[in-house]
Amino acid sequence: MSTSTGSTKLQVDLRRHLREEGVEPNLAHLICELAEASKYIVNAIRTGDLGVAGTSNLYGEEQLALDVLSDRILIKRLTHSGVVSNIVSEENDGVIPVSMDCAGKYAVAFDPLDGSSLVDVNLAVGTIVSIYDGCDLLQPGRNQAGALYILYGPRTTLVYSVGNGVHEFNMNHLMEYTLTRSHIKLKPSADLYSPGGLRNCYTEGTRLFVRDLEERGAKLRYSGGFVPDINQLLIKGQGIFFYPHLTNAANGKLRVLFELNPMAYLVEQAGGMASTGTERILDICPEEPHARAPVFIGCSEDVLRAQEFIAKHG
Ligand code: AFP
Repeated sequence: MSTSTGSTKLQVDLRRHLREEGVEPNLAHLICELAEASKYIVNAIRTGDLGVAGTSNLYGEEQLALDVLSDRILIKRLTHSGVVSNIVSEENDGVIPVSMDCAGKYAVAFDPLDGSSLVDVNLAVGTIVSIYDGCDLLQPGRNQAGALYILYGPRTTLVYSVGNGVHEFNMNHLMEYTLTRSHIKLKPSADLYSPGGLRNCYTEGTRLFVRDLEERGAKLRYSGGFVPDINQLLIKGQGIFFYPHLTNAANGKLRVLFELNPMAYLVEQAGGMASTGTERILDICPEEPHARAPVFIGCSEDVLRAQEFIAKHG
């Protein structure tokens, strides 16, 4: 009987990757629990009502908006994981205490469904997660133990880092995550840019930065979803996203804990950079869970150039 010497490459699933990378077992368990939770979120997006929270369906059941439902799925999963101390969610005020015992546990901040307003127009949305050792979540992003996002697009992908490179997994037909890219790296310079916020509220520095990008022939790619827009620059290996300080919003729009810190961690792990325009995102000490900050994130040379324009022109 001939034996197949087929060249089928053994698929590395998420759990095996975390084990082979030597990831601390409780952290590995936490990441796997988040991956499990994403399966229910995928189903909710694909099949759930798109109604708004507080309405009821024809059976009289309370209808949950997808971001509220996603939030509940994640809180339930993390609360029962046995490795979480505290939770902060973009959908809830304040900290959700899970365990008084911080030893060997992790504090988790997440945006359960970032870009949820895009679901009803069938654009990609995502879950963003930031992880710290112990109990405290109001720390600089530089102290994160890890970060990840799950992108619900034409394919469902999970991208994570715990400080040893950025790795992408694809959800297969069995809803298992298998490795598709490892040690993702950004080039120094971008020819894609994603400009958030209203142009007529840009400061002179940002306006001149955008003009410089356009004069260098950069292409505008902006979906309105932070997760797909960041995923695009990571997977293409180049790009810069910004949601800057605006004349009517000095701190821009995006939240430090749930959006900026995790994405800044991932992008800097990939060799890129993330700045408010004047300081590194990962150096910010957030004073409250819903603190916002301006952001320029992506290829390092472009972030540095943005900082120069802002230093000169505001
Ligand atoms: P929603 O979660 O309210 O849809 O906002 C999404 C988001 O926070 C982020 O995902 C986008 O990058 C940013 O807002 C888009 O903001 P604009 O709609 O102002 O461009």
